[in-house]
Amino acid sequence: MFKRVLIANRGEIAVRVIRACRELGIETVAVYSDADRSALHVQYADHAYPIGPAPSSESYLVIEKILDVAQQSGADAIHPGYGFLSERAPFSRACSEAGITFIGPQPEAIEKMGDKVTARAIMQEANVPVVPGTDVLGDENEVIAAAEKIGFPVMFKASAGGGGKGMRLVEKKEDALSALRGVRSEAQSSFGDDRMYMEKFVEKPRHVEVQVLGDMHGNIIHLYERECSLQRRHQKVIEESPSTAINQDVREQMGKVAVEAAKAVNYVGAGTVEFLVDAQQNFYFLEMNTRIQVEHPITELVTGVDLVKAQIEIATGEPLAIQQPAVQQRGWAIECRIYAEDPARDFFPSPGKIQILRTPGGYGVRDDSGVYEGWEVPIHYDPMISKLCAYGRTRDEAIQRMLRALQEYTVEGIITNIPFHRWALTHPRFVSGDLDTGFIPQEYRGLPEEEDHLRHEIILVAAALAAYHKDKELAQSVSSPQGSPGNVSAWRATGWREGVR
Ligand code: MV4
Repeated sequence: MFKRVLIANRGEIAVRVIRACRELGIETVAVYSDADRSALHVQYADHAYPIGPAPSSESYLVIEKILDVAQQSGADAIHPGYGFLSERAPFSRACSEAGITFIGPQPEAIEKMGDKVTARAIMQEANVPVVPGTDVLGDENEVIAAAEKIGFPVMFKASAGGGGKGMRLVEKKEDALSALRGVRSEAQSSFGDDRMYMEKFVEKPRHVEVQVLGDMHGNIIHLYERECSLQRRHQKVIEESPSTAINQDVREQMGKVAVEAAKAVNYVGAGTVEFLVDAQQNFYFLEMNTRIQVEHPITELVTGVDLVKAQIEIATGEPLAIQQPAVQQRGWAIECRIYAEDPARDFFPSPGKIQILRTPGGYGVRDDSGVYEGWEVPIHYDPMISKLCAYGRTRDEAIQRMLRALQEYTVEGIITNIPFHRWALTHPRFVSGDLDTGFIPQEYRGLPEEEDHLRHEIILVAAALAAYHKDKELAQSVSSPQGSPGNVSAWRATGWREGVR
């Protein structure tokens, strides 16, 4: 086992990794920028080293600085967390060359999955379903022909992109070439790589991803799925596990396919295989994230597997402690990302000093936080201050528990998106599981004007749940696959509508 691990990250994920290390008896080394001198992760670690100015380009992203601290502090491994250097193959390589274990996949796997055209080709070779599309686009005449063959609408995507960066939807032939030129030059300036490919556009897709773990002995398992369709501008806001998008058959199939995807690159470590799911539950490989993800706790809650501990054990060369038949999904978990941003002002960041902080607790509640009362949230980084998770035996129980936890959550001094979560969790479409990636743009028209009915939300959600469950019987008799308008009227009867606010 490692003696000392450096955590090349900040905020809640740095704290999360420190906790796993402590349970394993490993000493921890934090690094911090000028803006993070008194940050929570610095206080929790056994040792802490400054790495420069607040901008991450001059601190958390500087490979040499991180490696210097690793050498100085006598760390034998580095955990990169998510973001920052976590998916930089050169960093993984530089660690090995310095004789320090990178707690993550091999650089080759990071590279292959980081290049989306390469990843698509590897997946096709491995019989993993991908969205109908092309290889790297060449001549403009071929582009139009290929688009017509695939059928509009299509999406142009940058091979070096991912996570929503460098992509463009095109509805008709006339718009194709100017869109392609535009997104190509964006890709060139953002990634220094303008290779593009094309995919058929999947309408109203859901984003469902599968957690995988691979060890150095060729064992790869999956830990079922997370539903991440509730996003705003490609930023996830609420995630849950299991997903309401897929049935048990598709779930098992998707898990097997995710394992095949990971096997195709001899994957070692924790990874996530993202799929787009259409209304018929067809699923297509989208990309693979070669890191621990923000939303990993909901998988931990439903499977009982400590994913960060597993990452560390894998990096020491230990075989996986759990085999596929022992992995079971039990109960339901939901995560709300708590951001320091103002839902009334287009989610504009709201950094500042946290004057009062009371965080929720109790049965089935987990709050992975990176902040504390009296601390000033810096403007320089992602505004996420904590991840609030609720676990229940059923989805209904998890929703009600989350609403209870959100009610307990008190933050003063900065504005947070907690009221947004309370709105979303009481929305009939959320309650009935009728989500797709268009949910927020379609449904969110600002918060209810008065806090008043937020106080009644437990009753509101109970009414919506009752209506939904009644609907389900109804739905079976008419075989409607998704939430029906019936629960909306029941909802309205409880007073949640224009004018009754
Ligand atoms: C798509 C798509 C529809 N069809 N690809 C957005 C993030 C990036 N990982 C891929 N994305 C999408 N790719 C095809 N062929 C729709 C999206 C998409 C999306 C995907 C997942 C979650 C939220 C999304 C929001 C808008 C668009």
